[in-house]
This record gives sequence, C-alpha cells and structure tokens, in this order.
Amino acid sequence: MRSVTGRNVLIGAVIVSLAFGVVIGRFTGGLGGGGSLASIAESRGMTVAEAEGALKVFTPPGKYDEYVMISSGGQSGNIYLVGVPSMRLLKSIPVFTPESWSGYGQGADWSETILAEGSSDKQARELKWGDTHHPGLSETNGEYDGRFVYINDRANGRIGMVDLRDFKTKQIVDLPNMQTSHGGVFVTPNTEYVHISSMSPMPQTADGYAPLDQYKEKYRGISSWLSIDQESGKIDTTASFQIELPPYTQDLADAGKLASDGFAFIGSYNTEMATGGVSEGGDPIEKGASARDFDYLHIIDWKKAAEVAAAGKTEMRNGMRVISLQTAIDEGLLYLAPEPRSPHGADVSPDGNYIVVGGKLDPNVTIYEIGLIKQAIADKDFEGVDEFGVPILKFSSVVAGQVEVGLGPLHTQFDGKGNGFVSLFLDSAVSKFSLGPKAGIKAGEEFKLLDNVKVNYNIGHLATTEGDTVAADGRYLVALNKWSIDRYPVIGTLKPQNFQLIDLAGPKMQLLADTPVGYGEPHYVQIIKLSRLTSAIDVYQPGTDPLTMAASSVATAAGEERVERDGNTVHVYMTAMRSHFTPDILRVKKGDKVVLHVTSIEQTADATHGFAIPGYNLQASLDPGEVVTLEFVADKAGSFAFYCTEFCSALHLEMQGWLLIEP
Ligand code: RUQ
Ligand code: CUA
Repeated sequence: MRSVTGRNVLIGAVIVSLAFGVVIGRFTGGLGGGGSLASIAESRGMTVAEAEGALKVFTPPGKYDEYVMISSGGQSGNIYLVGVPSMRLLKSIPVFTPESWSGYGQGADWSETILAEGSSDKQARELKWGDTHHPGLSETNGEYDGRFVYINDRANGRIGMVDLRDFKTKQIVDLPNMQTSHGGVFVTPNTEYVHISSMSPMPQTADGYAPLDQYKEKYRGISSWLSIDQESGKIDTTASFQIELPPYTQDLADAGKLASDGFAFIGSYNTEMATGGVSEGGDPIEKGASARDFDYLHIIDWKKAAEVAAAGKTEMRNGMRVISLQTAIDEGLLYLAPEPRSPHGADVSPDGNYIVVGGKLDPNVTIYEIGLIKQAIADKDFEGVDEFGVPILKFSSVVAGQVEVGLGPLHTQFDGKGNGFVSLFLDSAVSKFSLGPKAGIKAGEEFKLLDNVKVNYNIGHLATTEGDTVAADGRYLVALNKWSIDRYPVIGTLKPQNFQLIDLAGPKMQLLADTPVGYGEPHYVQIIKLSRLTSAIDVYQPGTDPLTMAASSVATAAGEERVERDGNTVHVYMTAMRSHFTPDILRVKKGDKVVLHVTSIEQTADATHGFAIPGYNLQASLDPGEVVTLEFVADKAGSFAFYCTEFCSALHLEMQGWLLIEP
C-alpha cells in the first residue's frame, strides 16, 4: 500500500511540477506521505522529467520487460539480448566469434562444427571472428513468430542462424559469390527466404580475382535468397538461389509486405562504380561515389525470381544456383528507380504501401509507393536503361512524396499509425513524419514533418517496437548512437556506444534513458514482444545434442558412466550432477586422444555446470539436459584438476576431478 500511495503522490508531484516547469525538489513541502519519493528525486538532483523517465523505464525486481531487443554486436561477432524498457542486458549469444561463458568455440563439439562449417574455401583462413550488423527475426504473416533469428557477418559475407528455443547458434553459412554484406538482411513475411546481399561487388571469376580496370565487366553484386527449413530454421543452400546485380554497392534492403508482398527493395550507392586509387592519380572512393545526382533503388520481384529459378533458368556457380543479370532483365525480375544521391535506408511501411529512402546527402526522405511502381512496370514507363540494360523507372512516376526532415537522414522505422521516424546522423536527432493516405493519413496531413527530438550523438539506426513488421505498435523507439563523447565518465580511449530509449506514447517524443554499450558496436536491432517468444525452453530434454535438438547418440544416463579404450583413443562417458562428475578420476597416457562425452543429467532450470581442464584451452557450458563432447590429444603430461566453471551449488568448489596424464 505504501508504495502505491507513494507513486500516486509522486505522479501528483510530477503533474504539479510540470505545470510550473520547475524541479521536483521545490515541491517536497506539503506533499504529505509521498514526500519521500520527491525528496529522493531532489537528493539525486533529478528534474521532474528525469524522475518521470525513471519511473517509465524502471522494471522492478522480479518483473519482466515487455519487449526483448535483439541487438547486433558488431566486432564482438555476437548478438545481445536487451530488455525494453529497462534496457538491462539479458544475455550475449556468440555467433561468429568464440566466447568462453557458453564455451562456444572453446572445445564443445557442436560449436566447433558450426564455426568450422562457417569458413569455406572462399576465405583465406579459418575465420575466428565476425562483424554482426543486421538481425532478421523469423515471421509468420508478416509478424515476428519468435522461432529463429538470422544475422550477417559484414566482414566476410556470411550469415548465422540462432534457434530461439535454446537461443544458441545452429548454423553459419559462408555464401559463395559474395565477399561482404552490409544492410541487405531481411526475412520474407512467412520466412520462405532469408535475404542477404553483397555490399562491395566481387569478381565472378573462378579465383575471385579481377583487375579493377575490369570492374564493370567482371565484378557483380549478388542478392541471395536462402531457403529456410521450417522445422529447424536452417538454411538449405540447395533450395536457395542468387540473383546477379550490377556492380553497384548494394546497401540497405527490406522485404515487401501486404500491399508489396513478393517484392524486395535494395538501395545502392556508388552507381558511379568508383574504385578509388588516391595514390595512383585517382579520386578517393568517397568523391567518386558521390558524383552523380542519383543512385538506384533496386526493385526485385522475388516470387517471380523463385519461379524462374525453379524453371532451371540458372547457372551453377560455386555450388549455388545463380540467375544471371541478363536473365533477371529478360524475365522482368529487376528494375531500378532513381534515388537522390548517396541513399542509405530503404524501409517498407507496416501496410506495405510505402518504401522510405533516406539520402545521406539530401535533407529529404523520399517515399515511393508500390502501386505506382507496379503501374510503371506494367506500362513500361521507363526513363531508359542503365549501362547493363536494367530498366529505370521514372522518378516522378513512382515517388508519392518527399518530406524535408533534417540533415543526414538514414533509416526509417514506423509506429503502425501512419507515421515514420527517421534517424538524422548529421543533426543527431530523430524526426517524426506522416506517410500518405494508403497508410491511413487524412488528405492535407500527408507527408508532413511532425516532431523532432535531439539525441546524443551521431545516430545510425533506430528501431521501434515490432517496427519491421505489419504489427508495428509505436510504443518505444531506441536510438543507436555511434558516439557518446561526454555522456559517460572518461574510461579510456575507446568509448561505449549509446542506446537511447525514447517514449512514443505521447504526442511528443520523449527521451527517457541512456544505456552504454561497452562490448562491441551494435548496428541494427529488432524489438520483439516478450509474449511472442513462445518457443523458448529453459531445460533440454534429457540427453540433447544442441546442434540437432535431438537425443544425442553419446548421451550417458546415471549408472552408465564408463571409460572405453580403443587403441590410443580413450572414450569417456561422463555425467555431471550437483556436485560431482562421474567418473572423477581419468587415467590416460601421454599421446592418447581423449574423447570426453559429458552429459548433464540435471533437469532443473538454471542448474548449469561447466567443464574446464587447466592448460588445455577447453571450456564448455553444460546446460541442464545437454550433452557436449570435447576432443583433445593429451600431449602434455601432468596431473590436471578439471573443474565445474559455473557456481552451481553450495559444494560447487568440490565439483572437480583429476585428469592424470602419465608421461
Ligand atoms: S547500416 S555501418 Cu546498418 Cu546504417 Cu551500417
Ligand atoms: Cu557444477 Cu559448479
């Protein structure tokens, strides 16, 4: 009761204070029993707006956030899960880069398999890191369904898949014919395909090399359509296909939905095809790539492309079916629309009618309409073709409107109420604007700037709650700021990025909270309602192999623990249970190969163990019900005290054993 009373009084104080526009502390007198909340705000030097923001963000102990943000982790190669609105970090999920907590890439067989399969011959070396940029949650009927999430590796042209049952990575696919990827990740409305496109075009030659003076002839962009197994979420490359694109730098992309279902949109820049060469008498790429007034939005009819691929009008290239650029033109799969120079975001509104493009060097967002695009294609209303023969639609025929929003518009997100929110990199701000009548906006109110809020600083992406789906709900917006300069104390030369939470509930956007991100640079995020994560489990079925989610052939039940020697190979079938390993003494000879199958026979949520051997670079997490195999050659003799790395019980420290490697 006391807290309820207190809250009412504080809200009263907030209202009173807002009315007078002064700090809460001046109203502590005469507030009766609720004075303590007001005095806390005062003692902490908070303004009314800050105290109000704190109440909106704070998630009391034991209570859950309404949303989970799936955040890319940049150079960390991971995904981070963050609660919204509390902005508390829930968990990291390693995808491309080894991580010790979960033992990912530290010896556990399932993770070693994924990482090894994730480096093809395309790479110069077996890769040990990735640069995660764009998560794409699986969808059913255009809404997030909480089954899987895909994320790209910007550096190496790969994509990873995380299973939202156990929130573990299950697959990395190293894509042939493309070397890098950037913003071209999205999932089609029923997860038929996950799309990933190249950023820098790559020579389509056997050895992946071509001189830069053959850029136009030999280099090509690639749009990949990766077919998804609906049970496992895994990518089936044999059912996938790629579409060759002109050697422009393909950038942000989005799937059509509802009105535009079946289409995809990919922005591009450097349609000048500049290749740099500052020290060879040329211009830097930044200059060469900004010479023309227009670049191109690529419009792809992917449903038709899937039919063309099914009809066999493809060529095999490094194990992947590829629709050539010429076939894409001949079959009417690919069109271009001019975009004001150096465009960046390309985002489809929740109703599917509008495609919003931000132009880094243009103060406007340009809003295309799918009805106009379809009509122009049907009428062959082209201004001509590009150098490769791709038809170019007339700008005036396909653009429904432009809104001047501020400097450096990048990405747009939506509230499902007919409005867009665009990040302004140069202004360090977010602008809200209205879409057109097809999104339910009244005549006379369409394509107008509505609001603007400053953020700190240099915003890249932004994300609204469920903002990429048909069910965008306009509750919160998170600004993903690149710089944090003075927002946090000086803690060294490498500074955190900064997430800022913005409340969209009222008529004006309200900045609520800053959250430092000190573990890698997030690029894009998606925010899903917690209630949609219905596949999530917290205990595996007994004896589960996380890679297959099925019973492991090497699972060991209590009482069946054993050691089997086969020549120089020693197979150990071990169990882990609070607070001991069975067996707990292992005797091998120097030079033996040890294959250690460890089964957690726990079935209690959070009764997690770990397994580590000093000096051998091995660490695995043993989640309840999980089976992990660790394989190593016992090439250094000694007495090694292996132990459980997770504080599992009162006798956790006693959960250890001896690996005796006889010289
Ligand atoms: S796009 S460096 Cu995701 Cu604005 Cu990337
Ligand atoms: Cu098991 Cu600590």
